[in-house]
Amino acid sequence: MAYRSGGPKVLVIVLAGGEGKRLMPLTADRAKPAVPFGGIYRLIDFALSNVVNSGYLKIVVLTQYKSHSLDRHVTKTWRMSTMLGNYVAPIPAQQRIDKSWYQGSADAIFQSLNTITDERPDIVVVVGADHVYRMDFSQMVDQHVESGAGVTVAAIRQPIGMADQFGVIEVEADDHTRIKAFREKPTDPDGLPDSPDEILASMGNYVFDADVLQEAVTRDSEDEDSTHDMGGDIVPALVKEGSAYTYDFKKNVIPGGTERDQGYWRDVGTIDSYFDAHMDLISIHPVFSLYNYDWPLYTSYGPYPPAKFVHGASGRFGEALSSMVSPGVIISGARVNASVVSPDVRVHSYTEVDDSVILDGVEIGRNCRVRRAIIDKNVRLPEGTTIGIDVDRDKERGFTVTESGITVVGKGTVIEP
Ligand code: ADQ
Repeated sequence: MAYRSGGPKVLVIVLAGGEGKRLMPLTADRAKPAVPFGGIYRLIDFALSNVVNSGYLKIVVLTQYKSHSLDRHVTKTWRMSTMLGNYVAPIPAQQRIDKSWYQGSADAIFQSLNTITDERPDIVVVVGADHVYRMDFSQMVDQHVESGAGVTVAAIRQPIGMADQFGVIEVEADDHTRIKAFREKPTDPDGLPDSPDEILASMGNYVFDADVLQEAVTRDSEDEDSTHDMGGDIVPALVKEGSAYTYDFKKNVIPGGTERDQGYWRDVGTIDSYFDAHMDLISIHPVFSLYNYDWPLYTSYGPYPPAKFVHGASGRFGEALSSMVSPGVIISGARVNASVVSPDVRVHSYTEVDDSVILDGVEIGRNCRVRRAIIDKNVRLPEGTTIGIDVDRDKERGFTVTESGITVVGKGTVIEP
């Protein structure tokens, strides 16, 4: 394909309408891409930072469910100069067709096709908004253009036990980039020939020739049997046509990346994986580094002063060990260990917090014990509260407790003293 000068013109569509049912109660009143992560970020910041760092500055964000906090965050954090035609534009569900919500991610794109026809790009990069990773999409676009593919699907090896959470890719034996078969979330997967305990999973990131995408979602919109899903319908249809290729995420090299965090990608689709990804951040040698300023992760948060650790009624200094503590936090005469603490949190005397994720504005009173827990925004723990110490009691009190024993206290929960 011949491009106008300067290479292909690229438009990025960020799919940010996911409901995130498996992240309940964190998604009770926010879309999954708006879920706070890593103290100061929202999940969508990772996808958007990757897109911007890849050099792509025409970005539309398709939102749908409970999009208020997502919309506010995108507008506040990602407002860009519109000079030179750059933008990050949140697009709420239009209910353009039959006044209905989007049926699925492909329908979201179909109903927003005017964003493509207005911009007239050569290439459309479609990315999910709920993963933690670094990726240079321009390297994937280069491969896409060289291969002559209609669609290129980013892929990473994952344990076979997780196949039912992913689109599973099978490649041609003689050409490891051409996709032979694509099955969305199969329950009877075959392992890879060279590694039977693994499958090749779609990362939910795609590079399309713009006309191929437009045609595919238009055709899909007329198919009554379709679920109108990118992974479930659009990619399998293009695989049948022989125009789908895969991009091996292992090949992606990030400036300033280390051997340790090269290839890091976490789908934080469940409470347990969300919790584990936080624990990845605070390990002594983190497998995912937030300190790579050659590939910065952008975000914004309130006007908070630096974190403070003060002497409290307990006669001890407040301290945090093996933890990340955000601005605006005050730890007074309490001990926080192996935890990630978001802005504006207060932890009072005699309290101990271990292995936990504490979101914005939480207040933990005196003499509390919090262990292996996620406490959502603005929750107040009165004096003497215990969370995560006796999980049966946590369940009795109506908290969510995951299979691996993480207790989640949802937003707006009132805990009796
Ligand atoms: P899932 O993540 O299960 O699998 P989905 O729930 O469609 O698929 O979410 C994909 C992205 O689209 C997310 O960023 C989500 O927020 C967004 N989205 C979902 N519905 C939307 C809608 N109606 N409007 C706008 N945005 C919407 C997908 C692929 C798999 C792949 C995994 C990788 O389908 O093939 O393996 O991602 O995690």
